Amino acid sequence: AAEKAQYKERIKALLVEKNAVLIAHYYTDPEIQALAEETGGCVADSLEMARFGNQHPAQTLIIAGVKFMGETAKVLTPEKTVVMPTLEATCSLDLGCPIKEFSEFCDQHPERTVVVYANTSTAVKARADWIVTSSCALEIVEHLDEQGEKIIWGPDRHLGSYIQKQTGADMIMWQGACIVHDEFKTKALIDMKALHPDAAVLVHPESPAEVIELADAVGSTSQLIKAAQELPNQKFIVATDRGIFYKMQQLCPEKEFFEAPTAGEGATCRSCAHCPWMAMNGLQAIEQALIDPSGKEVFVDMNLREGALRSTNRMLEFSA
Ligand code: CIZ
Ligand code: SF4
Repeated sequence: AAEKAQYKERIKALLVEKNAVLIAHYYTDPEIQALAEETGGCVADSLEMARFGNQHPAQTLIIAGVKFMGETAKVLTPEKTVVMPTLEATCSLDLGCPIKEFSEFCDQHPERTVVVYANTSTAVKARADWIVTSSCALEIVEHLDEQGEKIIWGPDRHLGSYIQKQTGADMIMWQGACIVHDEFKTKALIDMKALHPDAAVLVHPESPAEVIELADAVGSTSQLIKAAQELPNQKFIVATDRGIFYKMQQLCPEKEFFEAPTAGEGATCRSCAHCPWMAMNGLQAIEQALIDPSGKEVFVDMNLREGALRSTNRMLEFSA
């Protein structure tokens, strides 16, 4: 604990010295989220992280999250230095949607509007017409459907199916998945509900359809945090990354939160309710990135930037 306190003090001093701000995702470890709050940075979902970095005056953005979040920041503010505790923090959705194959898929359906989740590379974003995050995906697809547009959706198939069911839009899907949310288990969740009949079930729509069906509230991280505050229940079973408990507990200190069940006892699940890439954003890595950002700075291809900026700005303007 003493060691952690020392890291925190050094990071605070370095942030000031380097004119940098720490921007953390809800899925990072609690101490990282607390540090971002204490130092005037932010803790948010990917949409709000993008907005915050875009508007904040600091010259350097330290993005504690995963690579696509760093790339989005660089696309929006190429004049800023964007640094990540480690560039190895990626995402199974991004990895599972390589530009060459995705672009070929899109080419086979030229009449369709390409809508991609923010959890993708700059190249995939440049190929897309629209970017969405889970907090605005439903509204954007609804809007496109009303305009009579047919959609290519990528890369998360669970979120895509959920949105298709909700909106009735004509969508064809790329078959990606989040390794964290894909692990939530239906049968074990039913058992857990029986154990806590008064608990409300909160589910992120990257989870499998049968898990979503058991939910009292379905939504993005920020929407689930809001549901925890607004629902009258005192207990919640939560199917998303456990990093989110930091914020839920902070805003609802009198309520109780339980992790939704994953693969079960004895199972070897490397991503049980916590993203291994989000977990790479430790205090030591943040300090190192501030001391020597070489090899940790995010760059994007300036030829791709323009296209990615166009599709990202559409989202930001739509959900402003
Ligand atoms: O699962 C993720 O990586 C999420 C929820 C990203 C986001 O939109 O904040
Ligand atoms: Fe990607 Fe899932 Fe990790 Fe989010 S939680 S960064 S979607 S692997």
